[in-house]
Amino acid sequence: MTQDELKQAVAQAAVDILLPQLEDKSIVGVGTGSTANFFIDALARHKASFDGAVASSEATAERLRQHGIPVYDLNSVASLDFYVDGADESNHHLELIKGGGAALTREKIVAAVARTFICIADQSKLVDTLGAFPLPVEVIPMARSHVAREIVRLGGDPVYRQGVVTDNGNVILDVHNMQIHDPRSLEEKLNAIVGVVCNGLFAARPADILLLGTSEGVKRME
Ligand code: ABF
Repeated sequence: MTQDELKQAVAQAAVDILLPQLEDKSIVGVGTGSTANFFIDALARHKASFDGAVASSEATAERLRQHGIPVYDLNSVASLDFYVDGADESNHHLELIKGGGAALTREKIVAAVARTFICIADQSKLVDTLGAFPLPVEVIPMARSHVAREIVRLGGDPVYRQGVVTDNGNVILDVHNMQIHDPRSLEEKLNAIVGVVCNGLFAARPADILLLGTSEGVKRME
């Protein structure tokens, strides 16, 4: 199977989990990226079965609207049963690195609200130790150099993602060369740096279910 076929298979598997639980009033949290796009396309075939969605990025909101799925502001939603999104890496505890698509802050906010976070990914994303994928950190533009120096103190190698401005008007530093053995601790330390808006470690709030596309079929981990 190609990587896209693996992504399509996990996207469909996520829809299969959601469908029996969706009601007319249900609102679904939807993530960003190519795997999430496959999920949106699969979910759209059942748009009569739920009310609408909350999007983790402008790009996702646009794709949802193109399918005729109403997009709600998170502030107008009291609770979310499900959030479905991809990841850049997952370890076996379902702690994640996200943010390769620069949407990490909104993704973390939607994940915080959702009762169940279903992560969908192809098998290449499962790792023993997080960190081979550079860890994205969203930063207030004027704090970029300060934050970079603090990240160096933590042992990382920050690289400014040139030409990228997030949906929140901020910039991204990608932290290279970190073997992340204690994701919760690093997530806290990065959050404590003044000027950091959010970092791409999802360890304090990991995924609840990981659907992994493998050549032997979709593997469910939780
Ligand atoms: C989002 O999309 C991000 O957090 C992550 O960076 C990315 C994964 O993209 P893809 O599904 O295209 O591999 O979920």
